[in-house]
Amino acid sequence: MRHTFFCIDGHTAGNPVRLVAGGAPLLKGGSMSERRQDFLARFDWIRTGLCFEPRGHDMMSGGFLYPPTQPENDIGILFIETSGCLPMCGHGTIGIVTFGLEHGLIQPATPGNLRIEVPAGVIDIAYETAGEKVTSVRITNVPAYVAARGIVVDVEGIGPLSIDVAYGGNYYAIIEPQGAYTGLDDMGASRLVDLSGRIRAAIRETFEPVHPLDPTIRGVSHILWADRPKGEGADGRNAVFYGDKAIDRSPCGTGTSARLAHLAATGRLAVGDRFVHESYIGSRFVGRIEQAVTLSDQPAIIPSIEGSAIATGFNTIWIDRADPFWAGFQVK
Ligand code: PYC
Repeated sequence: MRHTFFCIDGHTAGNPVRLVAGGAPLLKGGSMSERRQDFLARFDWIRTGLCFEPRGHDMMSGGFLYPPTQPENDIGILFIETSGCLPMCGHGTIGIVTFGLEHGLIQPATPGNLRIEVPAGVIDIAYETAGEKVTSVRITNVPAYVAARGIVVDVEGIGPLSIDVAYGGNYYAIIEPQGAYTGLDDMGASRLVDLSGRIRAAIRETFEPVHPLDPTIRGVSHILWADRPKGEGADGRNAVFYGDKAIDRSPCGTGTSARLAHLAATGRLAVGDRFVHESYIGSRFVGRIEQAVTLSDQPAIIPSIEGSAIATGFNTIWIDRADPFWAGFQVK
């Protein structure tokens, strides 16, 4: 049996985005969080088939558009990625919104603005256009907060590190320069991947953050290596590890959100401050702390992230059960 998926492929600040415009399964659930659970239980082969080799690669990510569950919202997004279905993905949202608007798949009730349901909550979008092109997408994200400070992890190859954990739509272990971590230029991508996997495993043994409003969102999934800025006009740089072997080529939207919460909680940024964040490859998002709020009883912020995306082509992908690798594979 052959399943056909009509995709728009592209990238946001260098990281891949595959918008699956045709072929989405019908999902059960009264919210995108419930639909995410239903997708993981019944259709995860679609994610692995489209994200893993031979149809994808270690960095592959993307998503599907769904009708919203609430009439005041424009659309729902379900994210897919090599590691699973993220509660929220910033670079993915920027790409999906850009390709969806440019190809008429998203029809905003108010041109220039969208309200989007994602598994982590509802996000607001403000976008700009030039002719047929979407030139900028700003996401006002779900509340971001710091979940833990000063967790000491000691893995072979780098020694003890003091790590803070912050949420920006996913839970991030944030590592600032200290001890044997002197900055990204001294690391290299393959060393970052090797160390990040072992650091994540060590953190997971000692600490499991759980979202105060949605217990299906739990656990440290990403490692954010923070660094000083490199290019002119930037305020910081990072490399985000996700999945099993990926370093985000974009500055990472949910990672930037978590970092903004972290910088606010440690007194280094305040409401209204802007923060230009560089990625491992030098691409940029502009972050801003929009508001101080509380999430349950925790101090939190509402971050925004702005960036842009480029579509690179249409891609009609078959997943054929006669293919021995129909559900995809990963090389560990
Ligand atoms: O932009 O939020 C993001 C993201 C998560 C994983 C990779 N990118």
